[in-house]
Amino acid sequence: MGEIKKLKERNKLIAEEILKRDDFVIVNHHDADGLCAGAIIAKALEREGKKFKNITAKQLYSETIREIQSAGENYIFVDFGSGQLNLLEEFLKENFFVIDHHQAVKSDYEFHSNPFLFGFDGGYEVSGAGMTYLVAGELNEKNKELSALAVVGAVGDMQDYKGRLEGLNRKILEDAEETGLIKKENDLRLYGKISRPLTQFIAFSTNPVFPGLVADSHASSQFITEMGIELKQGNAWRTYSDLSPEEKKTFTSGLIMHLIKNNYSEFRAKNIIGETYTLLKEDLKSPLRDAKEFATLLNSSGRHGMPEVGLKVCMGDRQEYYNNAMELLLEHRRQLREGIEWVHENGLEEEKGFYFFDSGEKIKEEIVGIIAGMLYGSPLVQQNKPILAFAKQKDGFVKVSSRATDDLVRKGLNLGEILREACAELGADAEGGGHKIAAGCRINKWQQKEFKEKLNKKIAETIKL
Ligand SMILES: [Mn+2]
Repeated sequence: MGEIKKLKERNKLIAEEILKRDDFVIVNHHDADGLCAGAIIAKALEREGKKFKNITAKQLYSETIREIQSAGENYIFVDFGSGQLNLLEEFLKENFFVIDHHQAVKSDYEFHSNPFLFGFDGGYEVSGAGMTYLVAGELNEKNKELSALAVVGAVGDMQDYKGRLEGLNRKILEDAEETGLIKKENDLRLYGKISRPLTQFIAFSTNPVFPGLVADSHASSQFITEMGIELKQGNAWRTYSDLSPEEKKTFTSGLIMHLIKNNYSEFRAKNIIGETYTLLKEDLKSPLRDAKEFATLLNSSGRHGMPEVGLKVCMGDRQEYYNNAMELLLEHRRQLREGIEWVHENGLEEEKGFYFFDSGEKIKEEIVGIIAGMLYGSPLVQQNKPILAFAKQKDGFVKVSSRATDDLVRKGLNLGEILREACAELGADAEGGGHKIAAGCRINKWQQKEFKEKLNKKIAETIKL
């Protein structure tokens, strides 16, 4: 159990210091959690009448820090920065704050809030948006109205993978319920309940992937029809939300049975049912009404180079930017579909310590990690090793993304640490880190072989392969 009092003290210290200063550059990560975090602190600064602007970055590489170091007076890094504290101090002295939940490097820097410092697990107990929300709470009580965004951030980072939000996330969820922003329910926890036709709903489910049905519309529609469920109503494709309560039951138990038949443990199979979070103030038909879909929409804008669109939606826009975000969402889904199809066609290699594919330029570096995560459950891989993917970055570096399972983490696997260590050993401009279950880094082209050797060794050692 974490030390909530000490965490609160730290957040208070940061909040008080923020109130003393002005002219802020908010630097946020480009995924759903990062965008929510960026919007939460922006809203909070706006309330205090502070001057601010947002900058979104994919990763906090050393040149990213160099590029932004004259953008303003004070910096607030949200959803990253804990792994780069030493670099940040070097460039920005004391003119920055870090509010993050990724694993941190050793440092005594004062204006740094991170759950791991206080005995909380940033992997599932609180997200970057959640940490930022807690700091915002110390700035002003009224910031309770930002709690829904903190829930969206947590869900976007898949912190509900055990079936529901836990730890500090639970407290934040309670705030969101108390303020009437969110209602929690037990329901099917797959993406696209409102927005995806049933066939796509199954074929392109990412968490979990349905073996034998993944990326296969034909097999998926057959699977649904065999359960006695109509795919269409008149001319319109039906979605999960269009089904009758009876049909929903049939559909859900059909999916669970399918997973069990395909060697999923009963626990994991039943895990597709769990808590869902409905944003009560959003339109009934809007994807923003479901926390998971809201997060996917944000991911699509951030990962496709238009983070300002997602930020504006978080800040409240439901017109121009919202429409824009809907288009990006379609594009994001198309790319995920094509990416997963590409891997199915080209296959993976199995190495001692991991499964591996190199998509070169075929899959965008921004989504290659999501694709890697989608592969668990597909017949291409087993659950016994992490998945590693390479993609070509525009700047010539090789982007490395890695994903593991909850079981592997329980066995002691820590991808964030392994990647950071491997990069440190490779030296010059190989950089990275992240979570135990998901991490990323970049390496130089000529380092690929050496990097893979290092990882094979490190992973095999920790999980005894
Ligand atoms: Mn995060």
